Amino acid sequence: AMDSGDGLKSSSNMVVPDLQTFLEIDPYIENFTGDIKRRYEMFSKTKARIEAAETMEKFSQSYKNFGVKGKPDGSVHCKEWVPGAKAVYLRGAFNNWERWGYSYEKKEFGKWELVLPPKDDGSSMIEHLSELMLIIQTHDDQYLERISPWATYVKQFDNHGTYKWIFWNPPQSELYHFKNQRPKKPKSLRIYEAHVGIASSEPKVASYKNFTDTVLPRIKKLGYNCVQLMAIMEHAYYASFGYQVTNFFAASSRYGTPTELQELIDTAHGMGLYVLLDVVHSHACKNVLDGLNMFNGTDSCFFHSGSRGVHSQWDSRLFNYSEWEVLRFLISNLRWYMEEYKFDGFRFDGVTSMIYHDHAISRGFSGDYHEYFGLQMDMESLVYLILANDMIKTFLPDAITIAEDVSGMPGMCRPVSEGGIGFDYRLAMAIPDQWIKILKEARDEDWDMDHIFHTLTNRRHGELCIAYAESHDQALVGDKSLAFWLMDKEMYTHMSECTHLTPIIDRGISLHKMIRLITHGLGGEGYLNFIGNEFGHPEWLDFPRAGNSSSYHYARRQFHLVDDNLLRYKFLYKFDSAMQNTEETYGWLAAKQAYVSRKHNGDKVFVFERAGVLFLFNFHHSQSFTGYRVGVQNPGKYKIVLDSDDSEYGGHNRNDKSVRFFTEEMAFDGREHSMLVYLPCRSAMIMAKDDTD
Ligand SMILES: *[C@@H]1O[C@H](CO)[C@@H](O)[C@H](O)[C@H]1NC(C)=O
Ligand SMILES: *[C@@H]1O[C@H](CO)[C@@H](O)[C@H](O)[C@H]1NC(C)=O
Ligand SMILES: *[C@@H]1O[C@H](CO)[C@@H](O)[C@H](O)[C@H]1NC(C)=O
Ligand SMILES: CC(=O)N[C@H]1CO[C@H](CO)[C@@H](O)[C@@H]1O
Repeated sequence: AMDSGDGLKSSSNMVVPDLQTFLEIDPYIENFTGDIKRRYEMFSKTKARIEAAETMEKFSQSYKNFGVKGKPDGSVHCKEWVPGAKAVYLRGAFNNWERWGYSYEKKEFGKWELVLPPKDDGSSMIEHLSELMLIIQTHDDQYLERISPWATYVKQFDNHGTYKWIFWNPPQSELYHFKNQRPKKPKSLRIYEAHVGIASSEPKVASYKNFTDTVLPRIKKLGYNCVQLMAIMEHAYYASFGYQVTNFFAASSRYGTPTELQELIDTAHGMGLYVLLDVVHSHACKNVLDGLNMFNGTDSCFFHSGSRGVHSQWDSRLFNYSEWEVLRFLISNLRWYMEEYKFDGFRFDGVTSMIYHDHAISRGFSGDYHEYFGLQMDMESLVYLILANDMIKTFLPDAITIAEDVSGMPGMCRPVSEGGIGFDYRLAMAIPDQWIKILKEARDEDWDMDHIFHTLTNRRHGELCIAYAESHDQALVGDKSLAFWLMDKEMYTHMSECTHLTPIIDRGISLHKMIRLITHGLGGEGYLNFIGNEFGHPEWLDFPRAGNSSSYHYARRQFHLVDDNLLRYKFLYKFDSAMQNTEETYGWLAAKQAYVSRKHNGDKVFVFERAGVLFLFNFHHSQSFTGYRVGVQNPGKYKIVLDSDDSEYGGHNRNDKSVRFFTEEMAFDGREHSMLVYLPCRSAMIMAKDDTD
């Protein structure tokens, strides 16, 4: 097999996707099928070149021979891609940092290789956990000190300075052995978005171990079936929230060792939780000494040279996805996390920035289809995303991939074979924006039910969405959590049950639950919560940095608040748990879009049905309705299965849960039957058929 991109002459057969389903779902793409076919053909050709030159199976597992790899026989195999170099050397503690001791051998296509034989006693010349460094001699005789792009472990010492490359090659006896199978793919995806470092109450960086022992059980108990981990890929700057990645193959050493992350994921699997990685392939940190920037001395190599290689807003580097070795690096990176750590899928960060040449910096999308096709599209990025999804699904058919795409590009979440980009879900990013806007700008009596309805249901038919009321984005400094928007004036003084329930806290607790439930029921086919917000986490997130005296005060999650039985946070927590578990029972996320039978702006009432259960909301701040008629499709006897007004959840218990509701043969609001209900103000309920006699 050839080790290069110049393998295959372009194939003469035109490959086309099966566009029929896509066209049925969305006839508007008719005028743009040329673009769709063109990118599909580019993908097919790239894939065919990879198959012909190395096979995707091997290409995607290049992490097995690139970097510095300890072999069972004690030898160490080293391989790098350093285009244009005059010479490449390996040095480290193992050779007393001598500069020219170990020189790589030059191969074709910018590749360099070196084999270190085992020592006489069969052990490795390089000790596990010892420090390494690459020296790259450029054509003009500069000597660059670099970390291998394939380094699997890097560490900062004494909390300052650049990260160092550490050889990770534990003895057999210390390898982690996975005990649990991957869980079954959830039909209804309920995601707990988490950050290991902030996942304790203490002002410090929390550990993988701590997450495994204390946070995973919470997530399981709450009723989520998926954990999405942010900030795993090593990022030298903690305050970047994991989005300025420096070392793509290294799981962050801040929280512990690779073994401890493996244990975390295995433990989650044992609890039946899927684990997704927030993967950042849209850009890279511009660090040189401990990052990927200027790897071979010029600004190209992994990235586009010149201005195309810089994201002006993020001040970071942009990958050159048409470069064969970049594809190898990124595709292998995904496979690495699937194989080495057993992640079950990915949330792809920054997809919108990738796919438009202008990165959609400070502009919106109107929905005009011309915005999604034509010359402003970055075809190479699109092809990379298709290739990535195709590889992921080939090797792990049940993997889940989620696109962070704000633009709503058609086909983002359709299968590759149908002309789509191949993601399973996209994030419904308009929903959290709407809630913040409403809470910032509107008086309760001015909440516009039509507008809320529109935002919660305005999504592409045939493409799945993850709905959320707030994610990590809304928590960042400058913004604040929904609970804080609702109650910040009194959260430090009136969350204790020893104080009387004030109107502000009462409203906040009520709306916090209602906003989550309507988002959950109506906004998508999956649901996401950011760690801590399930119990109304106060304040915002701010990582230690020079600007705030390196304080961890806002870089933690105050779980003690929910564990304190005297505080009202427990109500929100219990409601969130009941909401997840009710979904588990009825499965509305996996069901067809809801039928909204009523959205009444005067009454501030919302009624919809999904998966055979009836959702009822009364957003009115003061008006409760007795004998209120609501439409239902299926006749019979109904009971309340979730009530936000239950005193368990800090409500006023205005509904009698023993009451049964009987439908009448009276069509109403577009439904074949109807019944009379009581709708207390500022509360929400779910009703389901009661099949007992
Ligand atoms: C995890 O962190 C919490 C809070 O900081 C602490 O009380 C607990 O002992 C830690 N547990 C482990 C296993 O590190
Ligand atoms: C670095 O690699 C690029 C190819 O990506 C090449 O054009 C450039 O000349 C190399 N730089 C040096 C200093 O050799
Ligand atoms: C991207 O990589 C390709 C393939 O190596 C190269 O031809 C092209 O010049 C690079 N583009 C930029 C902008 O650096
Ligand atoms: C604890 C601390 O110093 N927090 C500060 C972090 O920075 C923000 C913004 O500069 C300040 O508002 C905080 O008080």
